[in-house]
Amino acid sequence: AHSRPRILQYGKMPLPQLDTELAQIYDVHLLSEQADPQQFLAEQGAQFEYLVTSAAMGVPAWVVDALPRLRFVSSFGVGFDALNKEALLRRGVRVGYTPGVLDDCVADMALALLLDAARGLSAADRFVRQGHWSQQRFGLQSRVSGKRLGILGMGRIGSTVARRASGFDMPVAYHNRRPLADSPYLYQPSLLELARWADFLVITATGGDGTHHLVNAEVLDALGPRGFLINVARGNVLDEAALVSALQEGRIAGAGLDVFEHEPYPLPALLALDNVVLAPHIASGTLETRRAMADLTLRNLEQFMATGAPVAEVPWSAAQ
Ligand code: 8YV
Repeated sequence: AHSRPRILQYGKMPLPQLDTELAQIYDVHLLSEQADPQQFLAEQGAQFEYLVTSAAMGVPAWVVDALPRLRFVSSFGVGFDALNKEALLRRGVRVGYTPGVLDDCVADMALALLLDAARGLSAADRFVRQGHWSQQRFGLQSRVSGKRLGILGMGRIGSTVARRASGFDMPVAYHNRRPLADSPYLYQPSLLELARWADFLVITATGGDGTHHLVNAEVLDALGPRGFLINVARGNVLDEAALVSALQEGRIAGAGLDVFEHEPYPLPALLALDNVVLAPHIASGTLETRRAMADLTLRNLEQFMATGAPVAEVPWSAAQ
């Protein structure tokens, strides 16, 4: 047991079983449970070569800087916008993450939010439960099948959404910084053009500085009063305050959001709107997918320790 590698775990994992498993395999120290994390790192930071965190928690520069022997970070999740790139690269710290295994469930959630927003499912459920059915008619909704689907960020998750859309006979177009070499889908060189074209705009873009507030008031106006906006990527790809105004003023028809600019606090105005569906960042949150993400988080650690390279390494150059 003495030879178990020491690991700093930044916080509790998005699959509780993984906390247990990590502690069985490694000598785990949970930073979030230290009475004074800063003091803990000042005293013991030099003992850690390995850090485990999640995409949502990330790792700030002050933690990286307090770990002078840090060699590897294993991050649970596909996003790497919350991992401090500058501090990690400067120090030559390698970073593993969990791409691929969550594409299906995140795409499923994008479709669920899209269908819910357009067909008013959550609002209809409230309507029935609140006993309105016998007194009122539920408003007419928007057709989904055959409508145009615009995808901002045609990567692994975006193309999984696009494949699902073919079952709804939806023409698909996308916007990336550059067109893909072998894509069957229509490329729109400008996001504004994509929004003008689309009935539904789904955000599946990488988060980070380069995509901050890409979807702003102008893009929402291009989407228009019959258009719907879905976000399963990162909250700050969308200007949330601009979305609130657009929803309040009927400048777009509705929205479905799994991610927010300041989680876990959606803008309060969103809670009062009936034409938006809200979810607490759960697109990857199925037992099956979180298990697969946990396995890859563990395998990345194991393989880095054995070979010096993880199974899946963060492609910093893909950051925008
Ligand atoms: C997870 C995510 O909910 O993978 C990501 O980038 O944001 C989500 O899959 C997150 O990693 C949990 O912390």
